[in-house]
Amino acid sequence: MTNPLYDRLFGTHAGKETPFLFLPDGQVISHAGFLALAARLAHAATDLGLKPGDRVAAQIEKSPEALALYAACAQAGLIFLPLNTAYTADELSYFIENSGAALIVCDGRSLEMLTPIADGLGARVETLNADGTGSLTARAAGMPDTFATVERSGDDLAAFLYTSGTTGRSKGAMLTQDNLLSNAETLAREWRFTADDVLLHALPIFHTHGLFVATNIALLTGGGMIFLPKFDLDQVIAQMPRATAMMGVPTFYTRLLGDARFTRELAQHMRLFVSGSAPLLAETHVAFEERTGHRILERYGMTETNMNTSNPYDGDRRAGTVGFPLPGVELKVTDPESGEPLPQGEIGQIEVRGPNVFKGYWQMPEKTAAELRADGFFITGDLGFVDPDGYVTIVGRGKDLIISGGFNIYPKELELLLDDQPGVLESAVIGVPHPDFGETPLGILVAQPGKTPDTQAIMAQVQASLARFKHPRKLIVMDELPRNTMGKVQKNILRDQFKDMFLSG
Ligand code: MCA
Ligand code: AMP
Repeated sequence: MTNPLYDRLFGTHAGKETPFLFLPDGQVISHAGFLALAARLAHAATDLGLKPGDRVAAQIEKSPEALALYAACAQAGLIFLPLNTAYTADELSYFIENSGAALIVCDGRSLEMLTPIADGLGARVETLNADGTGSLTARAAGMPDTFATVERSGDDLAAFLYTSGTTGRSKGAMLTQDNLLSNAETLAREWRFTADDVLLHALPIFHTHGLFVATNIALLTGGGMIFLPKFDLDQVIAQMPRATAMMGVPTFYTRLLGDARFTRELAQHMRLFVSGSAPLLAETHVAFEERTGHRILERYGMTETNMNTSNPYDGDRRAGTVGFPLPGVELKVTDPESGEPLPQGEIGQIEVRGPNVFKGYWQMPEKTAAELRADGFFITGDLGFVDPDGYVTIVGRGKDLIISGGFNIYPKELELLLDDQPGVLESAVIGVPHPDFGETPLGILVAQPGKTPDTQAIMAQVQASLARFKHPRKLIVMDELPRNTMGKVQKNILRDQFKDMFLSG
């Protein structure tokens, strides 16, 4: 029997009482204890009638049990579909319907909201709360501690992660076992992870960064993780002396630098700080080194590809760059119009190919074909160049995307909602610099002739429909939107006009 993902990440730790999860309350969960938890959950899921290939949609708080559900899915051949805990009922119903999830696992607080959605779609609902209680764990409680691992091949799907689109609805990126494993193996090697590492884990586990990059590396190499429910500055500072490595979005590092308790001594025994998911300002890189003596290692990836490039572990970690293509990953810079490779040094769209690149978007062949070329190159939508030393720099995005604190916000989704509001003729949503989140959305409305949009009521509607992190920080009414001769809204002009809006001083 083989199941590469389960065997390599989880099965290899069978019977080992080595520490895996260090929890903030002092509890330690061993590898063996974690595997037993996962096995019980795998039994609970299969007892509910789930079959290999079925999707398990999970909107649950970060906990050891939530992570064990990922392991359970791998072991039972189920496709794990983690969902941002901030999503509203509207957002969730789309993901559940689109994925055809057979089982929804949610927090007890969301049960009432999700039950009608699940009933309408013929899916089951079970609960799993932040403290590990819930109907799913209750079902799992009496189950055996071992589970016969379901046979899978590296090409079988392991996870769906939804990623928004510049137009229309989110797309389910289909990730295979090999996509996840190959990237974890490469990163563990490149970043020198071993069983002696203790990773300070403060990222959410519903995205690539916290779930795959961080967790898969720790599992693959057998080290431990200080598993915090979220990024809490006090806890991160309190736990750092026990850790050897941390991974975070740039907001983690600017928040640490904003706290006087974060000193050279506190970070002294740390081996590695990794940043990604959004651009790390060169000034943060420099300030971090001045404070701690450590150079943050910046890398670049996407939901569809896992990680593509990384600054070197040994060698010059260059501020403002995302380093070199990872071993096994081909990267080229092409002309967005023709798709032809550009001469070295020129700015163009970044395309990548390798074992890390996903299989396509779930049931969206035309969207897959538009972004994933027949020769295997994936068009990332990021713009960048490669310098003469081979370092990749991302200079911007071809796609209309705002990244706030590492979470993606697609302006189109907000604009469609704003355009529908009473008194609104049209709208434009732009990302403007924000000191904490890097970028934040600003909504610009144009009124229908003779009308005055009620911005408070509109904000309330946005709040009811979309996750908190997507809410525009402010709504502004303008007479008209700047347009080019083709009639296209010139967002660059708006971005420039409002660039200092949330920057103090
Ligand atoms: C929380 N809020 C946010 C964000 N997070 N608003 C905008 N952007 C955000 N990222 C809301 C909260 O709900 C809260 O609402 C208010 O903003 C302030 O909350 P605060 O306490 O400051 O936030 P927090 O809970 O401390 O969270 C900030 C955070 C968190 C720690 C930066 O967002 C985070 O952990 N981000 C990491 C995201 C991530 O993992 N991205 C990886 C994607 P209210 O005021 O109403 O209470 S994977 C990826 O991108 C690719 C593959 C890659 O390369 O890694
Ligand atoms: P996601 O769709 O959540 O996977 O987000 C992927 C996007 O995040 C990429 O296409 C980039 O635009 C951005 N991103 C990730 N890492 C970096 C980085 N180190 N620097 C700049 N942008 C990044």
